[in-house]
Amino acid sequence: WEAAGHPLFTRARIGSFFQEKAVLKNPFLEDTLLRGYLRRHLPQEVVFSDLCAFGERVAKEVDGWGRECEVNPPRLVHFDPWGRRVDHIVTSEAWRRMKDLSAQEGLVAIGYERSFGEWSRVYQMSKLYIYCPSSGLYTCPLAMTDGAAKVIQSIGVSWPVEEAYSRLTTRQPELFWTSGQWMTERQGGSDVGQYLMDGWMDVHWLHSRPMVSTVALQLEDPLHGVCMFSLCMLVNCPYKYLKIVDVLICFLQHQLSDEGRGVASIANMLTITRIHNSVSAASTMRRVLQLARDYATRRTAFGKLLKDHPLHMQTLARMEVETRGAFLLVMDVCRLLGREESGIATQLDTHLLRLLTPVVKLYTGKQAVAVVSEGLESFGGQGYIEDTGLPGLLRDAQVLSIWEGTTNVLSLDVLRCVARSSGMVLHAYFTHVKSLLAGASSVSSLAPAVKAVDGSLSELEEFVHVAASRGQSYLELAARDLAYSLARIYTGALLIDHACWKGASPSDSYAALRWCEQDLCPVVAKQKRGCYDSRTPPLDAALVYD
Ligand code: UCC
Ligand code: FAD
Repeated sequence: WEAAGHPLFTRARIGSFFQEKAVLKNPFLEDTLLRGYLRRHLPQEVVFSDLCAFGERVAKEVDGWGRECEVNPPRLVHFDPWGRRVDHIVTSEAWRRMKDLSAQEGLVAIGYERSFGEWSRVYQMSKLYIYCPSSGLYTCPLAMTDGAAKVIQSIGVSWPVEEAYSRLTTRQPELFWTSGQWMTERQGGSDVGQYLMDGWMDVHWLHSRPMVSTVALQLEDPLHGVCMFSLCMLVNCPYKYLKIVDVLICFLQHQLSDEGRGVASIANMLTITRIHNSVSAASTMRRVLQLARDYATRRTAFGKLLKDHPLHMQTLARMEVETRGAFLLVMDVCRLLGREESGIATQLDTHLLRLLTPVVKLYTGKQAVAVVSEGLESFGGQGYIEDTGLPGLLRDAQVLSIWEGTTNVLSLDVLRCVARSSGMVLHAYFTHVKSLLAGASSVSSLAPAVKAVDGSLSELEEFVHVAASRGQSYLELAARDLAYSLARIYTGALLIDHACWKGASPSDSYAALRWCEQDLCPVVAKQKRGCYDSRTPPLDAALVYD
């Protein structure tokens, strides 16, 4: 039967039909916005050729390793064949290759070599943005490694942490170490609890990936308050999905901060890891779109290719607008970080970086879940099939709004940083958005977008003015909507600004116009409906527990 040219399992109506799968192409060459952004700000040939070669490697080689990491998760082996307790983590070869690749490609190192001055972080994060969805989540330990290096750099690269610093930032695979970040509470939570660490510790899913903690930054409460320690792991740590396992961790521990100054001292790490989180969010959105638009050229439904159904294109275009907004917001925060690290940040830059770090993390984390979920749907039933690799994108997007501070916890961080700066961070925000809009005032095609952002900015200013006198509980209820408003307005201004650049395309303008059609300032709409009044919390609670 086969020899006669009839494939096995042929179904009568559809013949030998097999749906073609989506093909991952070079994610750098596929991304016009990334290339446009770099052409505008960092047009060096060496950067383009490195990112192009890396993109090729990601598509042809690394993406396969990422799948291998997924299908061969690490195992914890408690005993050797002779019954001795070993607690060894057995990882896949692909996971080990990710470590070597990360060092060789300078995925952490680029940020510290600073070969491109204030744009070095943009370069580093562009590379991570290409890599992330193919990394099997190796970007998680890389984020913490980067954060640990940053903390060490900020406290001074000297004994006892100078070796750690050089290993965290090296390009030599055999020397490269990765780091963890433990905020001590058993669940590793929002609220840094009061636990004293000793030789035994139940290491929950808290510790994100195996083999990562050669150095960790540890918050602990030894009677006098939280402080920061470096931690040298002498044995492997277990894997996040192994649930609770008791392991003996041996460590050399050095106190790095004054007592009671732990959170403040680790804040630099939080900034770095939250930026990585945001890069990951934008990158996963981009990846699902790259695959979805390729698939739309291969899948026929109702007599024509998906790409020829305008309603399907509308769906992908809406995802594209979200993704472009996320990208520009993330890269702008990377730009600010780069300026701070090269010593050229103005006070406005420093305020913006502090305010926008929680904002970009919380907003892009949420966007990623929505866009990636829609992205899965664009593959129809195949989007739900585990071994296509697509559901893994959604699973890994979901954690982005949880770890590194949940949406609400970060919204409250926004409030606190506004209060602690006596409003200076908001002043910087308003000033900068206005200056971005001013640059677009003569571009008539963007006028509706400029008007929308400008109007929302005025509403927001008015809200801030009124809300300041309304007390803490009012502000807390408004915190999430305030953070969303900050994100949407700022992103609108960035999209407009990018569309005004001389190398911009008509699609850049179209994306800006589309972004600005949404409610840019939800906090005002909700305020007008009385959502933050004192009568609301009991009604909310009654509704929830009805
Ligand atoms: O989840 C984790 C790792 C997952 C893997 C990471 C991968 C990332 C990307 C991967 C891509 C694939 S690690 C655990 C992360 N945990 C959190 O993020 C905790 C979330 N909770 C918070 O952020 C809370 O706001 C706390 C814990 C920081 C609140 O604690 P406190 O003690 O109430 O903090 P305070 O009172 O707000 O701040 C104490 C000091 C203040 O300084 P001083 O005293 O000088 O005024 C604050 O200004 O710390 C300063 N501070 C900050 N400074 C607090 N937060 C910050 C900040 N974000 N930036 C600068
Ligand atoms: P909770 O704080 O209990 O949050 C539960 C809910 O309550 C959330 O919706 C939250 O928004 C809400 N909420 C909490 N407080 C408030 C409030 N004040 N107002 C309004 N709403 C509130 N931690 C580490 O230290 N190191 C790690 O390496 C690490 N790795 C992790 C890996 C994974 C895969 C995961 C899932 C978590 C990891 N964590 C790690 C822990 C992670 O940082 C926390 O889970 C996260 O910060 C949320 O804290 P929580 O679990 O205590 O949730």
